[in-house]
Amino acid sequence: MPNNYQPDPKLKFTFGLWTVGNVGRDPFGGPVRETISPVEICDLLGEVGAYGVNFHDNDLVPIDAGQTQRDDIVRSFKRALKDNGLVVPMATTNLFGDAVFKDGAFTSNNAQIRAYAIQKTMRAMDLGAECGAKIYVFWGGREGVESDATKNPIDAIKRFREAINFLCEYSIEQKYGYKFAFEAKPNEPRGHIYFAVTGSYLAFIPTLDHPDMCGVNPEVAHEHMAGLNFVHQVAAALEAGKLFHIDLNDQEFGRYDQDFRFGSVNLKHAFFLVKLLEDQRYNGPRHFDAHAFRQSDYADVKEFARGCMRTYMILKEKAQRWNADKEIQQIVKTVNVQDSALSKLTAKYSKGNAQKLLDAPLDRIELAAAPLPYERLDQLTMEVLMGVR
Ligand code: GLT
Ligand code: MN
Ligand code: MN
Repeated sequence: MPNNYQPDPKLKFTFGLWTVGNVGRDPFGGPVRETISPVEICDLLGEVGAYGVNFHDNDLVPIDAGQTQRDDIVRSFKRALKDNGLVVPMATTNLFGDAVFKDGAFTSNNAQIRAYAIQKTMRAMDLGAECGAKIYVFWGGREGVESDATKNPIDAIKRFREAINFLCEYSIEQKYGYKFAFEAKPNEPRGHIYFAVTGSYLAFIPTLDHPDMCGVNPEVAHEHMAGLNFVHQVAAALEAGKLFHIDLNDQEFGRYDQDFRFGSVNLKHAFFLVKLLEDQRYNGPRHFDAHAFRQSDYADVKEFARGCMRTYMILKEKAQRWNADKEIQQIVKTVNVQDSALSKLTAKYSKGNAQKLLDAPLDRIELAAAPLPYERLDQLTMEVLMGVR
């Protein structure tokens, strides 16, 4: 049967309210699309076949809403979720938009602002849990500095840890069952943001009171802004059992945070990313944290959303093709030289193994002569991607 690349619910394709609801504001210009309500966003996502929707507290409930307004909004949102067959896998807190957070939230120099940030997050966790969220994302957009004269970077780490430890206990006590996922970004909107890359969080997590509850939410654009190979960052998270969520989009290297449609810039990176996630049977949500071009109207925003999911589905098929390609697999097999006797020696240290290894007749000149037809392998990969294989 020909694949029509329809979004597969098993792949859990999600969008944030802020993604398809993005009105195209940038630092140099105001909105170019009218604001659409959370209910209208659910209708849009239902129409394109998404699996779920995520939100910041204030994407759904305005920061100054009273209890009745909040409850009315939540009621109509939940109805819209049901009408469109959507779920809410992830929620998060807006700790960056309001003026109070101009110098950070959990890492602010002001103890009262730090307390307010924790209070706001507890309320946002209540809201997320009410809508069914099980993953809670922390993106520290304002947790940084323009000048290191303004904040002690060691204090910042300690303050951040204290906030997370507090919120872990809150989640446990409320029985929310949240998994926390930390999202790194090197800069923008701050000159320098703490925990600049995913690896920073992977190193931070073991220092927390509840490391098992905590993982990462890497975003393509953010690691590319840092000039890193995103696939390798995701591999590190997967290998550590810490990939709790992922923000898929695309990004030119060396630019501002572009949040482009998934796979629209670096097709080869996107291919290896999809291949990694699928080969490793990643089972969490695949969240498209991206938005349409500023030129698009809402009809085109739907094309943008369909495009993210469709590209993923197509790349998943390409990965299967790569895995099934006889010539490709033959090369992979040839370059992965096996030697069970030596592997047994190096698998675990013992005095005896060390001695045997020291005595092993390993000839570096002979070893260096083994062929590595990587040009051929890479070209075959490109031909799979270009659709001629
Ligand atoms: C903001 C940021 C994203 C984060 C969102 C979660 S908000 O759009 O640029 O990468 O994932 O707070
Ligand atoms: Mn981004
Ligand atoms: Mn993101």
